[in-house]
Amino acid sequence: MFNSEFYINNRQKVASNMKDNSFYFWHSGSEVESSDDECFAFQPYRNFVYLTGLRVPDALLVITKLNNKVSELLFMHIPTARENMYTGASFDEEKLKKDTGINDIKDEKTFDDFISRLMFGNDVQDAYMDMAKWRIYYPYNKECELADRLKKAYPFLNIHNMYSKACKYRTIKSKEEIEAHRKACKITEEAVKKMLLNMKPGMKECEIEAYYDFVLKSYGLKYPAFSTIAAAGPRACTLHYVDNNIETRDGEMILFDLGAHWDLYAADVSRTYPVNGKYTPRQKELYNCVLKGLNAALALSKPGQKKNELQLISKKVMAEELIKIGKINKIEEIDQYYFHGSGHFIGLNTHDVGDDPDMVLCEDMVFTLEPGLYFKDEGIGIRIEDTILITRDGCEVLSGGIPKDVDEIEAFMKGGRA
Ligand SMILES: [Mn+2]
Repeated sequence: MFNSEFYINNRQKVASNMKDNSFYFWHSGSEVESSDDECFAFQPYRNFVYLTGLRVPDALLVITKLNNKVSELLFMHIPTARENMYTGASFDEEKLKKDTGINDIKDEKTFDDFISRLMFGNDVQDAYMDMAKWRIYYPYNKECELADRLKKAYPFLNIHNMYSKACKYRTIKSKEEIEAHRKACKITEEAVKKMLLNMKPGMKECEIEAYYDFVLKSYGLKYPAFSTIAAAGPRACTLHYVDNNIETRDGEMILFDLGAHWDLYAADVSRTYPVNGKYTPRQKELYNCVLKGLNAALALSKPGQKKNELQLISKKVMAEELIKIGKINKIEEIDQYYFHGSGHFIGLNTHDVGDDPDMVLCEDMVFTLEPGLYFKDEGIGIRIEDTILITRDGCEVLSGGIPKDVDEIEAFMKGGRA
């Protein structure tokens, strides 16, 4: 986690937009059972992390503004002796205060009593929630649950959903957030290079992936930022292939879409490499169509540029290249080979918040560009994706150290071969 100043500053931004006599509520999320006596790896609610730095389940942050005085409270699950015995979980109030900059820390069991007293003793008219708008069939989250209870108990209360506004703050990255992205990209680079130097035809996709995982774990990362795609040969045409369990063959390419994270800030990178270290002339020809599409978008990535147009320029350039090599005759025909978006914001979430169709790029935004072409008819799928930081007058490709030019890739892979 970052220095507490970062979180204090973020909370101040949020509090400055609250009306007087109101409160704002966030929940860190709860663990989800995966099978008997096991839970999935816990994923904290990212706006909660942005405001506290904490990554624990069942914690609550409340900001109150009463008579124009802002107060911050943290409600924490306090482990029982038995929990401590099993998981080692402990509760260190002083450390929590220091890490978060929040001085008022309470047991989460007292939360209902706190809300009752808050409502009873003050003229609170407005409550702010941070209700992510998930799909209707997603499990009921704690924000919605509390909103429901509040509405029943205090029907006069105006409940505002601040999710979109709260997420806007996250689209411009601070210095420490940019450094975290940079580190995530560096780890990813080291991990991809490790795979490149070790992969050989005949290895299973996941066997190659294991070299990547090894590097991540050596940095203490138990999991990557998202499930790795390692898709060789025709499987690269399946956009979200994650089985990664088939043997690679000589002469095939393998498409990787992967990323490490640092302090939860993600890298998201795609590369398509020849398993045996050398592209065939046809693979090289098609690969360069995608690379030119990416480079055209990179050249335009700077403050003031409409983000959506980057997608169109990649597509146009790839179509022109496909016409040149005789794969298609008309620009529109590219739709059969290119059918996904070409990039997204990235941050605490790999697919981060903040995307809107009219978004204009600003300094310190971080996002990805990921053009691809998928030729089912030739059993070839290619995607090249970089994680990019917008700078004052252009962009910095944070993942630029991961080989992506054909010559560079072949020379690098040769280094690992006898
Ligand atoms: Mn990706």
